[in-house]
Amino acid sequence: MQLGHHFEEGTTLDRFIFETTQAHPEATGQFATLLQQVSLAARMVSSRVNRAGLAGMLGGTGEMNVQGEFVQKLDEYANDTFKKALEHPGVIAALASEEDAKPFYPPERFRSGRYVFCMDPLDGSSNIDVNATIGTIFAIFRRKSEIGGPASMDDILRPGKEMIAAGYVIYGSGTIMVLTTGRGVHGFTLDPTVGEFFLSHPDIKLKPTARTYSVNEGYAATWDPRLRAWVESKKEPSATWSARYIGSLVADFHRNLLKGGIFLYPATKKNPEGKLRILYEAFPLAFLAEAAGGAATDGKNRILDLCPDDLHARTPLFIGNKELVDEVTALLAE
Ligand code: AHM
Ligand code: MG
Repeated sequence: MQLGHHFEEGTTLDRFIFETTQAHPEATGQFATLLQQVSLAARMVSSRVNRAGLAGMLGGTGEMNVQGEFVQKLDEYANDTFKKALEHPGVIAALASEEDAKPFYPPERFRSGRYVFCMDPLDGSSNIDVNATIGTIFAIFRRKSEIGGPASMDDILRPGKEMIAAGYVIYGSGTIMVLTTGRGVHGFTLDPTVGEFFLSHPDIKLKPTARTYSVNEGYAATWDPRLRAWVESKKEPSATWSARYIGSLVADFHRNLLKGGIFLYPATKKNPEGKLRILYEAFPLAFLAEAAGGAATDGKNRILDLCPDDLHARTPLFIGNKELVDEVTALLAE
């Protein structure tokens, strides 16, 4: 299924989904419903994020998640909201979330779902309490197991290249949803006064060159020395590079997608496998990056060629403009 090419700015997300899926006579309508439910959950989370400071939604729940991180109230709200929105219409066979140790399989009456949904419901949690940008990241696969039967881990732990759609929602100064089905990356901005997403960024493409790097340099002492030298070279007086790092992957990625740049989260002493999770952080953003003409690797392999052996498996991540990702990957391969 390909999301459309010929829409003018201002098209609503609903119309966009309806018309692009209508063009596929074999479509059952489930994919359209799935995207509409993502949009609903995104609007609910957006509204809650905007009112968080007033609605007693800041701070932690007092619990720790499977990753050993403290769960924020908004993490929990976003996780529940996306799960409920996707379970009820019977469009998913399985759902994996950063917040849950195990996958969620809908009960029997909802098992007609054809899709597998993997998400980081609220990325950048450490930024919640300071009103900095956070977001939801998601990857969509077609189920492998028989429709109507129970799904299993085999439906979820698969190579990234089997993904059929991916996207993210940014809750920043405005709320934006960016989507792709592999060809064409489109951005929709939420108009909160009418509660609708409108096409604001049709056909996003990464520029061929860029001069921005995004990395947490606080860990530089424990990086691969070749990487340290590469980043150092960008600071020479003759260099014209900028550094930008928010600390929310989704926000750093979005800025680089629109303005150009490379985001790096290499292996560090604290996280020798890298910090970011393959299934619901690296995979969807790699799919979006490639669809926009960019690239993503783990320093050796294309991210979309990886196959996680665990729901929460991690990877180093180098993602953004192809020229820069190729340069860093070649350097680390030497
Ligand atoms: P989270 O999913 O718990 O929010 O953690 C992932 C976040 C990314 O958004 C961000 O790129 C990274 O952690 C920042 O890590 P660090 O603080 O080590 O730079
Ligand atoms: Mg995250």
